[in-house]
Amino acid sequence: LPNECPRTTQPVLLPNSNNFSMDIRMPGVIPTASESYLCVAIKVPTERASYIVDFMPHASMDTAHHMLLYGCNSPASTDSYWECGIERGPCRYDPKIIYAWARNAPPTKLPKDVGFKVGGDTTITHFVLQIHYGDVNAFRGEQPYIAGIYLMMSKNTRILPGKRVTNADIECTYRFFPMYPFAFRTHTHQLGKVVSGYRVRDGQWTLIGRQSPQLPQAFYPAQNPVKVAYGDKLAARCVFTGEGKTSVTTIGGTSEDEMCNFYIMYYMDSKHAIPYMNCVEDGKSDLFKYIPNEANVPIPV
Ligand code: IYT
Ligand code: CU
Ligand code: CU
Repeated sequence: LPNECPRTTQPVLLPNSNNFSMDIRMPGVIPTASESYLCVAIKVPTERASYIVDFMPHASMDTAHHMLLYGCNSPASTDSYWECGIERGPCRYDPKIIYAWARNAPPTKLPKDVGFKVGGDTTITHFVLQIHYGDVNAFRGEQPYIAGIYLMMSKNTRILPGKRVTNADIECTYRFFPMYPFAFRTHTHQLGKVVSGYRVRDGQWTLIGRQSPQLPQAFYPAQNPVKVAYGDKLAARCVFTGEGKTSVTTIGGTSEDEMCNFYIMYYMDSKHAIPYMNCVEDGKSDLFKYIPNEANVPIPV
């Protein structure tokens, strides 16, 4: 794809060696029509006779139909790249094919001690790479969807020593373009038993994810495929226990402190995507009195 292609093609010369490799690429080209042929020319980097002993095709079957490498004395154009279908070929005259890649075909390997001669007394002073692009839909310029992270965190939780259950509730009203959660992650320190996150719409709670923060704190697949739209609420609860503690635990950075985080990984239409959002509001009891009971059930580890 064009964004992985540097705009220059430089020979990679190994010091004190006659061996080198060349990286020949399309210079940031995006074909606009399907079935187009595009060419790019690169000078053979030495006047001396050189021998090509190996090729490594760097092409994807998703975008390229075939790819040919020609040797020329005079490329058909001096532009950085050009259309080289039927009207204008790769070379002004006498193109010589030296390599071909086509999808579904195995890459050509030259036998040991065999090389194509270029430079020197040959007429080949330039390489021309011709790519026949197939379906250009694989080249959509913009990424259609953008991923993002919605972080829900509690700031004010106080876990009293010896108290069996303390809930940390977080709640925000969503006021942006729609987002589609596809994964979630929970985070607490030692005292967290279960963390759950929901979309709340018209009084109905739909689980996005529920997990024990004592299990590996990875992103897990979202438990329901929900759309979060303008006006929906996002609500999360962390259940902690103060059992075995002798002092109050608050939110903070050390392992003696606690945290209550519910992360939602989502995607949004790239036209109006927001890649990071935070929610740090305390949950209100008139909402959380309706939270599904599963959110209060510790997950055994
Ligand atoms: C106080 C708190 O809950 N800290 C969390 C969430 C957090 C993450 C990021 C807060 C801020 C951030 O910029 I990124 I401000 C926290 O520190 N969580 C840890 C890591 O920092 C990511 C975690 O493992 O979730
Ligand atoms: Cu082709
Ligand atoms: Cu933490």
